[in-house]
Amino acid sequence: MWAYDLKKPYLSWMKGRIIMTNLIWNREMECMPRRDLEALQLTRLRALVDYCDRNVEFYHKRLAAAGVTADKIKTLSDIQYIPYTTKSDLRDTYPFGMFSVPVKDIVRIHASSGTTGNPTVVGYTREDMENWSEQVARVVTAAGANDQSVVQICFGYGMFTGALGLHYGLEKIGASVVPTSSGNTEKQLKFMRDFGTDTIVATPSYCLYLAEAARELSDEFPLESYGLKLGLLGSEGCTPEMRDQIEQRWGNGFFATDNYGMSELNGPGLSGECRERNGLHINEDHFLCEVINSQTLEVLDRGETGELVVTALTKRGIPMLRYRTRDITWIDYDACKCGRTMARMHKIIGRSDDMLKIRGVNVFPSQVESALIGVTEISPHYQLVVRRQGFADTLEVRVELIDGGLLERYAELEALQKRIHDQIKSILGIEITVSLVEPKSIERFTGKAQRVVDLRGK
Ligand code: DLL
Repeated sequence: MWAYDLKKPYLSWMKGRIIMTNLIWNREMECMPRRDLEALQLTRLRALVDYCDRNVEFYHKRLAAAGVTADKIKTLSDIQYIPYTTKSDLRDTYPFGMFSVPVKDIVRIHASSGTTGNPTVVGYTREDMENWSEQVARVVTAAGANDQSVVQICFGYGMFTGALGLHYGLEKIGASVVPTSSGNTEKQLKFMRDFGTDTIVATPSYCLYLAEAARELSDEFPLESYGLKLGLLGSEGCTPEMRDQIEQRWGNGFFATDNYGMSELNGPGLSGECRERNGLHINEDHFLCEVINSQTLEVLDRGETGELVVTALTKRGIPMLRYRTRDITWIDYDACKCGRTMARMHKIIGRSDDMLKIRGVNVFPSQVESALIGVTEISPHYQLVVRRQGFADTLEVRVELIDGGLLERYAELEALQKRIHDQIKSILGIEITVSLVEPKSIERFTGKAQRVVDLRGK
């Protein structure tokens, strides 16, 4: 017992010091002059096109139909001649049709669940695994993790890429990884207290839920008994307002960062925020990004908002040429104070296929979230219910009260409802209804939260 007590303040002191001094994992690549970076991207792009042409029948046919060969790629903008790849292409070639090597050369297989049809299956060669760990190592270092960190991974281990992806990257930087997996909230909290966990890997919604659960136990274990300092949050959207809420709930200087990726592009590790938190640095030596108009498929100018399209320059097991992510963002190429030269993508605004079209107006759940977060009488748990009435779509925003007693105080309840209604309406510009529901009545998720219930067509 005495050894544990002595070690704790020493480790926290060390952690504080190292977090402030060593935040770039691979300075040579992450701070490379942009001209050199672009030259490297071009070399890698040409090698990738050649590789795809020779090793994947699917790409061979697509490239031939478009008249593209590696030597036709003279500049990075020649990427525009390569056809896009979509999730349906992966589904249609299920399970291994887009693999470039026999399964015996694949060392890991993951799949994304998907609610309908075949899952999308992805395979990694040994080299892919090394690149993936490197990408994650950079992202977690930029956020502030290091070899002194004790990191609890609350993503579900299994076919989902989140848990194992972060696991390998964190082990690579020498962190102490605690693979608790998802669920079992009380046990998660116990391990956090007992192991001195200072870093958590989770979805933002689960991180928030854990903070709530910790607060409920605070008579027995005050919030100060947790040493949580850093959140590596990802896999679902999180507005800056929601992030503030999460940080406030954990208190004690808890700092949350956002990281992004998708299984078709390895998993986590495509991009992540540094401590400046002004966009997610893209690992551009591995991922060549474009932003397109998802209707016309035109490539947009730098700084314009649209759908992110990614070419995975170094991925080989299942190569990805111009993969349409469906995620909406924009990319900032200006220098960042942290010293990295890698461009930053803005936090994901929404998915082009999750975007709700309500009476002709585009609505992203994140817009509603920003409107709700400043309201102190409600908790940050909400749900959007879309229905069809006659020919018109309706949107009900269900929000959870903090104080259930308000349901009895009609005038106050009505005033609050009106305030929230007006706030959301001013942002979306369409009529909505707001329902205030009892505390804890909206479902909590241990993985990705499902905020939209679409009852149209039901
Ligand atoms: O969610 C990979 C991942 C795991 C990223 C853990 C970060 C942390 P998929 O299950 O294939 O992979 O889901 C990919 O999730 O297209 C986005 O719509 C969404 N997504 C992932 N990260 C973020 C984020 C993983 N930081 C899909 N912000 C993507 C918003 C995100 N959405």
